[in-house]
Amino acid sequence: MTTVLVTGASAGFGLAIAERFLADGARVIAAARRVERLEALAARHPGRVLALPLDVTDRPATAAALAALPAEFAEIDVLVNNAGLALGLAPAHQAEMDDWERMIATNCAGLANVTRAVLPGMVARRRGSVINIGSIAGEVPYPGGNVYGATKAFVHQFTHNLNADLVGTGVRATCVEPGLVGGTEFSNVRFNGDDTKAASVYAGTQPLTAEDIAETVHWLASRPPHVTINAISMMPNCQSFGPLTIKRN
Ligand code: NDP
Ligand code: 8X3
Repeated sequence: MTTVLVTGASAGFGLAIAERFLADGARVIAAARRVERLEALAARHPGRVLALPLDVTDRPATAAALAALPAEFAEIDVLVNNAGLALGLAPAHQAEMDDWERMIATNCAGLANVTRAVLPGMVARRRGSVINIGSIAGEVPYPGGNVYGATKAFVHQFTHNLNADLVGTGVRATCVEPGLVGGTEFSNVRFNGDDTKAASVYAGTQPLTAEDIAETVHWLASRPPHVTINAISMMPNCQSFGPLTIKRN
């Protein structure tokens, strides 16, 4: 039975990813801070979900939790580094430093903490998929994307550098880079609980869904072992790239 660790499994993509693997008969370690949501998931799939309270920004706690997994969950085949967030959309000269610090701590340091704790076991078993959730924001700049986009550029490059280190080990890494995805808590978190502002992001669009992302992640994990897909960039059909900005006198 495949064992999958999903960070940020209490909402949005992470919950959909966990459900997708569970539908396929996998065992899932569902990790996040809001443990009651993880326990609800575990109750729906008795015996196949380990609800793991985890703040990925806490390095010692992350290392300890992953070192103490019960035997039936200890051999992780698929790590989905999904936990992450955007905070605010203010221009760089007005943004809150606390927001910047938290994005870097979660999206960069947190992702590295979990990866570093899981990789040795994968390499020793000579098998594993690490699937990192980046963003189109790591490829394309936009106003107010400043540190959030930069954290996702980190995720992109970290994924490629993982593959440089893991060549020939049987372990592979992929960065999934979505654009507009609706139906998650992402924009509510970004706008600090302002539901009206969050809803306006998706008004008049047909965004991707968390299930679209989950299907892609599941597909990646089920590629044959000789295949490494470095990155996937995906957007809804209603979204594309804009022109470069020129400020004229
Ligand atoms: P949600 O806000 O719906 O879910 C985010 C998840 O991350 C929650 O389960 C939350 O759980 C968890 N999380 C946040 N901080 C921590 C932490 N310190 N430790 C552990 N878990 C944490 O967002 P989405 O599902 O939309 O986003 C998931 C990922 O996809 C993020 O990395 C995001 O940047 C990325 N993304 C999102 C896009 C979108 O348009 N929605 C597009 C492209 C990328 P809890 O609060 O319980 O800890
Ligand atoms: C989430 C997509 O465009 O809000 O990463 O940055 S976007």
